[in-house]
Amino acid sequence: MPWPDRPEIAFSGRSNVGKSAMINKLLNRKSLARTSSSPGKTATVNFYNIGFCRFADLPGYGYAKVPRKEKLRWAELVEGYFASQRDMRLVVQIIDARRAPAKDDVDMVGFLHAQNIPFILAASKCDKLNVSDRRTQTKVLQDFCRCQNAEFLFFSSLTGEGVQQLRKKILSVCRG
Ligand SMILES: Nc1nc2c(ncn2[C@@H]2O[C@H](COP(=O)(O)OP(=O)(O)OP(=O)(O)O)[C@@H](O)[C@H]2O)c(=O)[nH]1
Ligand SMILES: [Mg+2]
Repeated sequence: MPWPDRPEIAFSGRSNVGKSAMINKLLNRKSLARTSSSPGKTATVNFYNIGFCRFADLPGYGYAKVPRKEKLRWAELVEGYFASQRDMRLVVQIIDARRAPAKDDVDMVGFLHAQNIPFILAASKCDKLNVSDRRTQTKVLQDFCRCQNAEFLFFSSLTGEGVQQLRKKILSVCRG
């Protein structure tokens, strides 16, 4: 793990939810972080130094087909990452905009709460929502965030929706 010499932003969520694609979009790069249509692509914590801060791309959780031993290894990696002394400014907790938060998302958010780690919820792949689904999902996510006392935004690595909003948030937590 790199020395914690600068503010850090971590990207967390289920496998295939679009964590690596989000990092590329935020940094305006095509394939800095490796993405894949098959879940389980990011199998370790990948760090990206971007001058004033560092991004950490976490392995995704919740993919049923990953062998149990591998799941445990990933869980240890992520727990080890959060347990280490880092200048953690924000976790971007990503969920698929088309779905309600799954049990493991709720558990992850509970963990962030319990550890007092600031987080924002990003609903990814929002380009896949039609107008009526978007209305429904807005309500679902608003309710979830109200309970968790968290902010949320829609994000799409395809259309760029949410990019400026998230960049602004990252800049503000890094300056703070
Ligand atoms: N339509 C659409 N597809 C997306 C978006 N973001 C990611 N994808 C696609 O979803 C798939 C998974 O994206 P990744 O960024 O690799 O997902 P990940 O969360 O890093 O996955 P793991 O590393 O396996 O945990 C890829 O095929 C991406 O092209 C998005 O905003 N819209
Ligand atoms: Mg990934």
